[in-house]
Amino acid sequence: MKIVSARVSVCWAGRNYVTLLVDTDEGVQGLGDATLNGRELAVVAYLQEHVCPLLIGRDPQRIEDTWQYLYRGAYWRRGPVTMTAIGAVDVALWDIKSKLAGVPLYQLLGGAVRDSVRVYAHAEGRDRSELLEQVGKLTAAGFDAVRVQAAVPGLDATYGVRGDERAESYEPAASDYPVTQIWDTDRYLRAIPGVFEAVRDAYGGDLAILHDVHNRLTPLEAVQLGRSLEPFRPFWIEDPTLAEDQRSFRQLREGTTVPLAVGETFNSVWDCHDLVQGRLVDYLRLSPSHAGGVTHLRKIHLLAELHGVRTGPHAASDLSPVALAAILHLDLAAPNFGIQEYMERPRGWDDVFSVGYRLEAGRMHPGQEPGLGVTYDERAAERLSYRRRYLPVARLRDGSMSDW
Ligand code: EZ4
Ligand code: CO
Repeated sequence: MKIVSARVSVCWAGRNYVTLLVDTDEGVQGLGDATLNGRELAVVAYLQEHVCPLLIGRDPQRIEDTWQYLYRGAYWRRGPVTMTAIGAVDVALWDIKSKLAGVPLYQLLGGAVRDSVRVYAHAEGRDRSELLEQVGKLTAAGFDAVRVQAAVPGLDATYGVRGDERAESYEPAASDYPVTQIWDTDRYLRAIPGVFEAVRDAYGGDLAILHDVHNRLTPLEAVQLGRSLEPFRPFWIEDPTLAEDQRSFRQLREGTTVPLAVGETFNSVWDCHDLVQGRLVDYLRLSPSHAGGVTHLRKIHLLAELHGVRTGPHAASDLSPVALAAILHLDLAAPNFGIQEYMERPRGWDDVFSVGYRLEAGRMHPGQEPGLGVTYDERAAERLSYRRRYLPVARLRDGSMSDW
């Protein structure tokens, strides 16, 4: 069997998505997600110019060898662009292999170890009452795990809070340049314990409460945050410090007992093996889209399993339905799965993607269709052309740049 075509489709389906389509001489097609939010066309060029030509004529069933060929053979390795491109190829080949086998992908990963995948939804508010109302809507819909993000009083935009275009991380602003948010750590640290207290008081002990700090704190500030939240028993605190400064996690571990999640920007086992082996984090958030596909992410998850670290994969809405499907197959089959991120899909997904996965009362299932269970309407996508968009940037009050 041979790959006869490998092409990239970019479309605006509520936001930009990059999809890799791999066709074989036996008519089976595989899909991969190659979306790198805010830097989409870098991956498109990497795929079109350097990777797709190498795929033509290869046996699509040789997944591991193709991964090794693209990773070890390139010499220039790792990094988000490279690993997103390799990830898209890898996911497409797993899609093909499981379609050939006539089974949903999770069957090739050892089969289901659970009946369904627990997901957490996003709640946010411009003020306390809006946040509580949103949490209430989600719990009424059956979610028992919610990520809470609340506007920080005195700041006109806060990470993760919609409604203010300048704070929008999900549907980036339509301006030609990134919008700028002002960040103030002290105000944030003062505000957030009250947010947790209010949610815990209103919704009780059973609700899993998650929170994303988005890399904004120093290790010492993160310890202060962790201690201030301990009484409210967070499910996890995500990215409290810069993910690339791994020494921080030892200090965090020594200073606070809040569970820690990290990894959505990691793209290789080398970004996290010290954290895993040292048991310095509780949940890994890497995705197949940005960490080299199912093949590489599975190895990372197996390493984590050996060291008692669980998974909590990234699946914000900048990851396409192809990515979400791949993640759900992994979640269903991973013994050390913890929880899965879920966001409402942007308007426009349905115009191009059809999915076999299901959501019911806070639980998801990848479905029983062979492969990933996702189809892509290339024709419809052609009419929805790419729009240049940037994620926001953040500055401190004195005008200097902050981490976003
Ligand atoms: O900002 O996916 O946990 N979720 C997140 C996301 C990220 C985006 C970046 O592309 O942090 O909202
Ligand atoms: Co995050």
